[in-house]
Amino acid sequence: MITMNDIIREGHPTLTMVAKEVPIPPSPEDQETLRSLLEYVINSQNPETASKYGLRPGIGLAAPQINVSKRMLAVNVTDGQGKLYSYALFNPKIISHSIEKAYLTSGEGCLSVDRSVPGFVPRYARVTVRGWDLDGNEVKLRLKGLPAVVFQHEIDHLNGIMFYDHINPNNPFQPIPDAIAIER
Ligand code: K3U
Ligand code: NI
Repeated sequence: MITMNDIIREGHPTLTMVAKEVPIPPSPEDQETLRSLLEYVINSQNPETASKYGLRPGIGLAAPQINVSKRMLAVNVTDGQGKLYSYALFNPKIISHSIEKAYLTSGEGCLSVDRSVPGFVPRYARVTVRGWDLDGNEVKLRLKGLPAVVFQHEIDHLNGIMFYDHINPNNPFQPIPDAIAIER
């Protein structure tokens, strides 16, 4: 199982690289890596398991964060209505997005960043993501709210982009015009 010792931190070159596409159907090794990413996010949200293994809670995790430069990610997050979005995807891609933006009023965090980086992170309010699940079946997801933000954060990791790369360095809390404010 993945623990915090497996998660690389900012400054590691893998976090700046564009990750490689995963061949579909996936190999058993790639399936095992993706399964372990989803296991981490689920385990990390269980207070007993998180405390036992010293896991920092996370709602998403991408393969480059465990120093595997391949296009895979896992998300386990509940939206504002209490609906669970639990997905492990190979080769996820945003195939369409809204013009409208959104941001988390509390900003974003990252398991690869051991500090608080305050500021608004502009994201698309709605995205459609296509990818392939653990069995190699095609999946298409229409997302908004927090799940949309988390997928964009994780897909950024596949492209070597960190959440703070999107924060205005001169004014981190500069209002984002016409954007939806997401409270959580
Ligand atoms: O935001 C976090 C959280 C954890 C438990 C409950 C509620 C929220 C922790 S930071 C996090 O989950 C990152 C994980 C990362 F970096 F590995 F991808 C994902 C994320 C956080 C905030 C916004 C978007 C994505
Ligand atoms: Ni992150």
